Amino acid sequence: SNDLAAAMPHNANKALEHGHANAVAPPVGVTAEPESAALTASSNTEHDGTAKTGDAATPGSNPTVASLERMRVDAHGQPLTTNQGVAVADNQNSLKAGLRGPTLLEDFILREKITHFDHERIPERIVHARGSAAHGYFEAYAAQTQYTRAAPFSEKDKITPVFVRFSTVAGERGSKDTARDARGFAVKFYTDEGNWDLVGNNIPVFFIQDAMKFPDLVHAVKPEPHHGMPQAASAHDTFWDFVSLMPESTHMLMWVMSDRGIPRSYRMMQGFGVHTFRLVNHEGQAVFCKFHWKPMLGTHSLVWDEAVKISGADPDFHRRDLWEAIESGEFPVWELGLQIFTEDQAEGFSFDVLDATKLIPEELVPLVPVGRMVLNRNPDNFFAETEQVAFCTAHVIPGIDFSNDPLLAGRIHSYVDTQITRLGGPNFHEIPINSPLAPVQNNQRDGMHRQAIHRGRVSYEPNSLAGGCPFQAGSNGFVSFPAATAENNASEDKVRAKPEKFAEHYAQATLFFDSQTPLEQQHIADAFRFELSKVGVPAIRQRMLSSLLNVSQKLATDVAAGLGMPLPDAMPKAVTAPQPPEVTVSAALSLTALPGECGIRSRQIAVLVEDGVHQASLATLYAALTDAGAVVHFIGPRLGMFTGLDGGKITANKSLENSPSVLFDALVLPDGNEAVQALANNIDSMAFIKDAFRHGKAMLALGAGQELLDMAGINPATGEKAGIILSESSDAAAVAASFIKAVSAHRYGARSSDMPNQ
Ligand code: HDE
Repeated sequence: SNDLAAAMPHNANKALEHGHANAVAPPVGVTAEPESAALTASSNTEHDGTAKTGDAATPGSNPTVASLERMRVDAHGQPLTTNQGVAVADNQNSLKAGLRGPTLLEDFILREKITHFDHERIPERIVHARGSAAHGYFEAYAAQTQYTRAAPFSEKDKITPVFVRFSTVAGERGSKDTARDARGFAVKFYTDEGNWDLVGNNIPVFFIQDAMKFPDLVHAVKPEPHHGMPQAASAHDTFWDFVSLMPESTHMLMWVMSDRGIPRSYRMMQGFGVHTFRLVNHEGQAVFCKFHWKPMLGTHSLVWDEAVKISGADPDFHRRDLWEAIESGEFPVWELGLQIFTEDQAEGFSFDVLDATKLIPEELVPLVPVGRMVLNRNPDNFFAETEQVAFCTAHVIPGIDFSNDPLLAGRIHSYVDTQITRLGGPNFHEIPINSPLAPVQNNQRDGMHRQAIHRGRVSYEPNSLAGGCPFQAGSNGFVSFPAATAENNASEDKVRAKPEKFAEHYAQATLFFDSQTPLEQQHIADAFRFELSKVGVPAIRQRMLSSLLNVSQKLATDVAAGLGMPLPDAMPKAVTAPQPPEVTVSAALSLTALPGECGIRSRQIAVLVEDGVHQASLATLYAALTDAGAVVHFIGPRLGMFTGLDGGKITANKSLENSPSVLFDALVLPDGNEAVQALANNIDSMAFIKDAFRHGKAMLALGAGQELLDMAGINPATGEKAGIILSESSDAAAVAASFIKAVSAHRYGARSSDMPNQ
């Protein structure tokens, strides 16, 4: 049918959540069965039922649901109670001495409710406060037992449940998602040999080499302490003061100033373990290893102007994107790749693998794909799961071990320590989202909020009264790789110093810059210009320019021009004749290296509508786009029903007022003279079209819709290469395929400099 009134592009999985227009507050003291009781467990389609997860999973095959099941609370059909389980007759009024009299101290129901409310907040994370998470699983492609005895890699097709939290770093819990920042990528594997947390970022290097500098770095980037500004932004004096005095941060600065700092979606970014880790096999042999997550949707970013506008239009942009994709069954997938190398190989590298400001080019050590991770279930409760999850780099399992990276050493301490304040004591491992699937048996006892009820009188070892249990596992347990003497000369004194190769700070910053496309390089220069122009103290800008001169003359010149400053002398380098780098250009470092393999799945496509729109063509297009997995939104000057050319109805589920162009990946301009005239007279639709053009979005104009481009002052080159598809007629079927192809290219970046000619 051509009738798009019912083709509301909502998530079919959530059809039961459309609300009841006639719902009313229950009368005092009445415990009527609520209408929503119809939403019984069996009709609640919240949880996808694939063979691997959700309700349809074979019992035991995916314990992420089962392990949390005992804690899940569902009030359907149940009366309201106090925390003591006493049914509450009236939830509207406090207990008073007479209708107009004072409220009584005796009202334990009011007091319990308010007391609990008063204590509902916990401290936010000192960094990575703002995050979003999901459940899923990791599936091994093949056994990797030659390298590691770690449980997730022990056999082909093995499934290990995971919980993954993505985050920004600097902003507070309620800050915008699209800030320029690194993103956290923390994975908790609930393995059958205990929990393993791979707490990574979307950038493979870090600002500093030694944990000693972390509090300084964080103090510098957080809002300035006297006035608490700016929120979720590195564009201020203290950050650039610190990093301009720390040349080791230059490489990471290049990444954060690149498009990696403003991802399109959590689902479209890479993840990296950053540090060198060790894999240890059953024979106790070790290799070094770096962990890489590669998104199957490809790596895609926003453009800065878009990121700025999204932060106002939808500060929850990334949270919403992840949530909606999973709710609608578009489960994001990443492939895990390992860079495996030996200590001997590492000796020969021009950089030190213990230095977290350096990466290992894939040309030097290629990635071995070992498995894939699928995120397929949203949390039931944000606080219980996403907020209370505690990732700790100290959580490793047999087969995974540390290197002597001095940044990692500090982290092994910090993460456990910080949870003790954040989650209120040493028993945070008992919070359901943190508790391992592997059984926990030890002699640790008591502490705040203890959940386990330990039986017997023995809480020490050795003991005879409990038959020596729990007993040491010996070589079945975690055995630290005996590395200390292998990496250090045992005769060395204690020192506060760094290994020699740590002193080279620029080669990989240059490698990164030189590996970017010209457009990516331009974006890096633009980002430095933006950030440094927000810095008030000229000496800081100048110092940063002198450091950038050591990365690239071109970059420094571009940035200096934006700041209206002459180029200073280059900053003196700590090492003047470093070992030459093995790789000087690495294709893998450009975002274009991973375009993705999923076509237009889950892409958000805006279709402007008005009365008189050529509806039949939109119906054809709607079918083609949704068949290809895209999410189509009809956007009108207001919400609600519009009447098409042939009298059919079309419902706008978003409005030009509430959903500007920046929230979508592509734009369709409809045919229909009357509709086109109305849209042309609407300042919001003109702004929508200009922004879509400026931000390089794929566009399709059908028939009279082409006039809208003219009216917006756009006279572009058209065709697949330019990402703008024009159709003389309203024959959507003829152009659907080329539009889909254009959308799958994500963005036509060159257009941002090719402004509408108005
Ligand atoms: Fe973190 N980091 N970090 N970090 N980090 C925290 O732990 C810390 C570093 C990362 O979603 C904190 O639970 C130190 C590198 C992620 O819950 C804290 C150092 C990388 C998350 C902490 C670093 C990360 C954190 C704050 C330098 C990438 C969020 C709250 C020695 C490999 C995890 C918490 C989540 C969170 C300390 C550097 C990633 C304070 C001391 C490098 C993804 O413990």
